This record gives sequence, C-alpha cells and structure tokens, in this order.
Amino acid sequence: MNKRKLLALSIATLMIAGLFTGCGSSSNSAKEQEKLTIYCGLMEDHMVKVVEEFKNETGINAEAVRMSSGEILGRIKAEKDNPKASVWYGGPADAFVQANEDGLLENYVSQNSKDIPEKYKDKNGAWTGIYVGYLGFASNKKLLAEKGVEAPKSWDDLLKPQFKGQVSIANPGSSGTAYTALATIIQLKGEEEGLKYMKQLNDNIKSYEKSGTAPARLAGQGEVMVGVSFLHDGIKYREEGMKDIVLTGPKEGTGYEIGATAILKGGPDQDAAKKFTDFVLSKKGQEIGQTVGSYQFLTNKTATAPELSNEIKDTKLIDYDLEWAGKTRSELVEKWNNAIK
Ligand code: S7P
Repeated sequence: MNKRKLLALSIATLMIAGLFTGCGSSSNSAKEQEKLTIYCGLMEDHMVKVVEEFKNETGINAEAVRMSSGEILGRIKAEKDNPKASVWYGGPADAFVQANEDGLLENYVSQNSKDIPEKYKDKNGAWTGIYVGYLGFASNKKLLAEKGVEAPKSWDDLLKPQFKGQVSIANPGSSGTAYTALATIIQLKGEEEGLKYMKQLNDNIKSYEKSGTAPARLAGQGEVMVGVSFLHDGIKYREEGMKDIVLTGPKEGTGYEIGATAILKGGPDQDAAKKFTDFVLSKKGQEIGQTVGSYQFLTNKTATAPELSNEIKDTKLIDYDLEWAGKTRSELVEKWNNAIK
C-alpha cells in the first residue's frame, strides 16, 4: 500500500472510531443532563436526603427548594404558563386538592401506586400519599410545671387564661399544618362556632409562624408553653435534644394530613418527574425519612413505619374531610383572616 492510501485508511479508521466513541459520549452527557426541579413541602433534612438517594439511584440531577404549602401553591399558580418545576413533593394533601381544582397537576399513576391504599390517593393519580401525620400539641413541661398548668387535652384547653400569649400556631395562609388545624376546628365545631373559636384563640397566640413545624420547636426551646404542630415534629425535636417536649392530642379528636406528591402540569423533565414519583412511593423511598428524624406513618403497605411513631399511634382522629378542606381552602383562609382582625 502506498503512503497516500495508508494515510486515507488511517483517517477513515479514526473517523469511524470517533463516530462510535462520539455516540457513547453524547449519550452519557445526555444522561448527565437529565435533571429535575422539585418544590418541597416537607422538612429540609428529609428533602436533602431523599434527593441525594434519588440522584444515587438514577443519576438524575435533581434540585429541590423547601417552601411551606401556601407558598408552593402561590408559586405554581404564578408559574402556570411557564412552569419552572415538575414535582411538588410533601406537605398536606389539602393544598394539592386545591391545585388539582385549579388545573395545576398532571395525572400519573405510578407502578408503585398499587402498594398505596385507595384512601391515601387521588383516584385519577393527580396526587398520591407518601405519609400520614397527626395534628396535636407539643408543650414544654418545665414551663407548664412553673405555672402549675397541665398540658392541653382538648382544643378548648388552649383557650385557658393561663395560656395567654403562650400558644404558637402557624398562619393557615402559608402553612399546610395550620390549615389542617383550621379545617379541623371547622369540622369539629361548624363554621360559625369554629371561627368564633379561632378569634378567641387569637387572644392566646404569641406568634403566627410561617411554617407549622415552628410551633413545636418554639415550645421545645421554651419560647412558648404550647405549640400546635404535627405530633411527629414534636418527636423529632425531642429526639434532637429538646427533652422538655411533652405531646398530647385533643380528646374530641384531631385532624391529620396525608402528605402527598404530585407532578406539575406542563413542567419540564416529565420523565424524570415520573421516576421521582416512583421512587418516593417505593418502600425504599418512604423509609428514608426516619433515617433523618422524620417520624410520619407511611402509606406504602410494604414499608416499615418508624418505631418512634408508636407513641402517637392511638391519637384520636376525626373523620377528616380532605376533599372539602381542599376545595374550600382559599375561602376558609379568607374567613379566618377576617375573623381574627
Ligand atoms: O416534614 C415534616 C412536616 O410536618 O412538614 C410538613 C408541615 O406541614 C410543614 O409545612 P408547612 O410549612 O406548610 O406548615 C408536613 O407535611 C410534614 O409532615
């Protein structure tokens, strides 16, 4: 073979090899670029761990932003015509019901949905439950003892004069937890009496927080005697060292959350969003929370609930009407705002 032919052959070989390696590297970079933006309504440490495990399992470059329920709802409404995120992960399902009413959610029935009982999911797959949390009171036993008061055992106990300026709850406009509390009171007492109760309670409130996890923390830190929060958050703070926290539930019954996940309509990276949904509904995805101090009950029948949640498993629950609570959310928050003025 003469020199010219040899050169042409070498160039051709290099081009073919380049073609093959080129194919490989472009598909790798396509995989590296698969990404996902998540708006997240559950606690930050839980969110970070789930995102990390999801990235490890799928290689998808997921990023999450923590916000309270009302903030997420406001954000996805504002971004409706140009969604920036594809998943809403965590927070009570009431706000998801409202988002679905507003046409903001995409139906998706994950293969793992078969392990989630009907009562914990939307029938069309607009949202699916990932955990369940019970609302209650986290009190500071040292402060209670100093004032000679018992931890509250009913909603009406929160109105006692000894608790003046000593109760913390979040604002139901921003917080999914506080909205669960408001909807619970209205379901227990009816609208007129319930709003009257919220007005009376207002006199004992030290602060309306943005997030419903704050009241339990403030009680644990001795800033208030009683915080209205989900009871599992009280367990978390106690485990983290706030040993004065004592947990009680109201004897007439309390509301509960179905913490949900959903895909946002028209969001980018819909395939990645489906993979994330599959992951967080799986046994593995649901059991991550307890490794970072999140002690909700789990919705997947095959998942093992955190042992520490046993303490609150006998809390008396009301037959919480989630559909009603979701559909009436904006209206009820407005009525609450007017009632406490
Ligand atoms: O992750 C703990 C948890 O209690 O946080 C959510 C809670 O409602 C706080 O969100 P808000 O800021 O909207 O009140 C619950 O879904 C969850 O169980």
